[in-house]
Amino acid sequence: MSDPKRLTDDQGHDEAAKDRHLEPYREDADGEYLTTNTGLRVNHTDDSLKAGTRGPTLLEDFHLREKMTHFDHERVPERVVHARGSAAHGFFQVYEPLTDLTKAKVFQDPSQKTPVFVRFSTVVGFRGSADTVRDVRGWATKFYTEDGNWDLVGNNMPVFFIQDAIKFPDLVHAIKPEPDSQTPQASAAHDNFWDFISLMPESAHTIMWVLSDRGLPRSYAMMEGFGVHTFRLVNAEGKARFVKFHWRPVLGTHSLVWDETQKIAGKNPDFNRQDLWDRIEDGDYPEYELGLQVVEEEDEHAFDFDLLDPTKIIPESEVPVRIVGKMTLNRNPDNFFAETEQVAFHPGHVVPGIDFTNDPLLQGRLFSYIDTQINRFSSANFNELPINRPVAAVHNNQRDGFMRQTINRGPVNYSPNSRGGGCPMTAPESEGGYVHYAERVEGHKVRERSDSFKDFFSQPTMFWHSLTEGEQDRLVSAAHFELGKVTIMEVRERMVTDFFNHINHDLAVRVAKGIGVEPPTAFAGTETDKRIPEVSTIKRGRYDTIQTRKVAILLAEGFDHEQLMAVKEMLMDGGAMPTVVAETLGMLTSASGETVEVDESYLTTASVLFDAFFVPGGAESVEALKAHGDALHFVHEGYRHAKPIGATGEGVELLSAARLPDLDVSDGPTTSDRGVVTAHDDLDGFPGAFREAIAQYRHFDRNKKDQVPA
Ligand code: HDD
Repeated sequence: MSDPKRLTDDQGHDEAAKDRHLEPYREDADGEYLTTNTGLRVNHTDDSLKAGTRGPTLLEDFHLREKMTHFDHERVPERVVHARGSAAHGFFQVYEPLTDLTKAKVFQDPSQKTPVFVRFSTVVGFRGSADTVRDVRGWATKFYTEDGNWDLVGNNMPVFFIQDAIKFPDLVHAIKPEPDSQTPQASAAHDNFWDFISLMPESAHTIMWVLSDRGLPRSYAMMEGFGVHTFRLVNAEGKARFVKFHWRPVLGTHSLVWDETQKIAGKNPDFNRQDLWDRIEDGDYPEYELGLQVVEEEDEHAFDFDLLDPTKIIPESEVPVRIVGKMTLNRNPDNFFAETEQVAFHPGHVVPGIDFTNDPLLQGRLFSYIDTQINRFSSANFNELPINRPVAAVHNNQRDGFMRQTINRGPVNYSPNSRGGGCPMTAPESEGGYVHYAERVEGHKVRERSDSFKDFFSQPTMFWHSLTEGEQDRLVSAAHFELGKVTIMEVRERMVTDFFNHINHDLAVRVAKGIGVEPPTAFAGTETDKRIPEVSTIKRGRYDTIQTRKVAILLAEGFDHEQLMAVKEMLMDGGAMPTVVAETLGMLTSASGETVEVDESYLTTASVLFDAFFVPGGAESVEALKAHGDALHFVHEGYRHAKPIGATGEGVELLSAARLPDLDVSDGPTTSDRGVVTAHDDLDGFPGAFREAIAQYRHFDRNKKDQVPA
């Protein structure tokens, strides 16, 4: 019988290949005896071995010593960045063969499902920090391909803060908590970061992305991903083209709002992690389409920026994104440590058909990731860990080291050899041997930045102009928060005059006003008519579905059952997730005698954890809600955060009691463009109108929302 740990080509490379691969490592204790690590059955684990019941513990107690020692060594160093992450298994499938572009096997056969493991992360916070901080999100995908592992280690933003990897330690030192006080946690809002940024104009584009709604994703299933660098695709004829990778969420891109994210960080710091987990457990599998922007080699210099500069995007008006396949995440890890924590990504894990460019940020990363894994695992054998082992067979003469798993047989551990018949032998290109793209390179050895990298502000200016008005308002407010936390006046001033004023004068004046800085004099140096609409989160949203949106239904004793059921049915039909929220857990009885179970109480949940709210009628129920501060707070906060609110029958009176601005309470269903949908008497058409409001996701045009006390 073949050993499943040593997979070979004939064992197949279907969707379940990695799952089969992991199977021998899994362990279930059902019906088993407790043992020591050497397999000895243990008959008592609650007391240590002592000389008398009140006497000293004996050194002889091997069970105590083993249990303690193992516990003392349970942690590995957390990642120096991207420490907090959540991951899932799934598969990728190409829509049509991309043979013309690349020989990578993952892109050849539409019937093949290549297993993947994806880890999403925040960048700055430590392992136990909150999910909903303002930050870039990491998006690392490990494809277990026939040719070996390919890691696409990207982010949810298409640009990066710096142009050269040598600045990475400075960037990370500046953004992490300050080294003396070790504050603030998981936040860029402090002196060091903005001091650094104010002196680093190349960061302008990424800073605009971070300050925008992109820094606050609603869900990992509603977030775009990008490979950031320009890579190369190489086909079987050896023809290379430049490529940028894009991930597009099938549910559209949606974001939270700042006040909400801060509250969620307290109410449920695992918000995005739990959301990812629950989606997969519920069968609402996150799906993403893969897009490629392909540029012919001869067009390398056809743009007004450098393709090797990771602070630039290729506007889609210049190179459209070709959608080529889909990734589905359909299985949660069995064990967080063994999989999510121990997975080791590296942009240098490539396969034939995919190659690098000379982007100096990418080149530096090719060193850093291996080094960091050796630091984390204290061993170069990290690729032997089950989650990292390729499904493709591994044979080489790299041997020994801490925690070596493989038992290499035979006397030969060198190459060339004749004793082993020359094995393992090198593979010709036709047999999958990796051959680096033979790019012609020449130049002087210099420690210099290319002049073609030095336009720092044009794309940030285009970014600013491409946002909707509401997005611009929120970006300015984000800058007020971030720079408002800066205590050094000079840094705030530098950010206004040397940074924002170079992006757009109006932006600089608006930022200045909120942070006590004198508005700068006009500067129009980088103004441009070019627009890049694809950068707007709002324009990337999806507004024709309510799938997986979370809707709180506020109830008390004596609610109107018919009204509840009409809306619940609409929500369930659309794939939304209704949750009954009441003062206490248990059962509630309707005015007509039906009972429903309460899912959450005001103590166990919060308005910020929902996308929309519904209040059905029932005189007694609504009277109780009107007298309940928590119910009113739900409505206020939901309104303030621009979320859809629906009410029927007497439920409308709760909204009146909450004194929502401009409330339009008419008899029939009223779909105000502000997303508050009410129907006092004539309920026909209400579910449809409310559904439409939920599909809109948020209603930012409530211009008096800031008057609501929440
Ligand atoms: Fe990095 C982790 C993404 C620049 C050095 N990076 C890490 C992860 C992601 C990225 C998603 C987490 C992987 C995981 O889930 O385990 N990093 C990026 C992107 C970059 C980037 C998209 C720019 C385009 N990174 C970058 C540079 C360097 C590093 C320039 C250093 C020269 N990154 C690391 C690292 C990490 C890491 C220190 C920490 C943990 C790890 O690698 O495995 O090596």
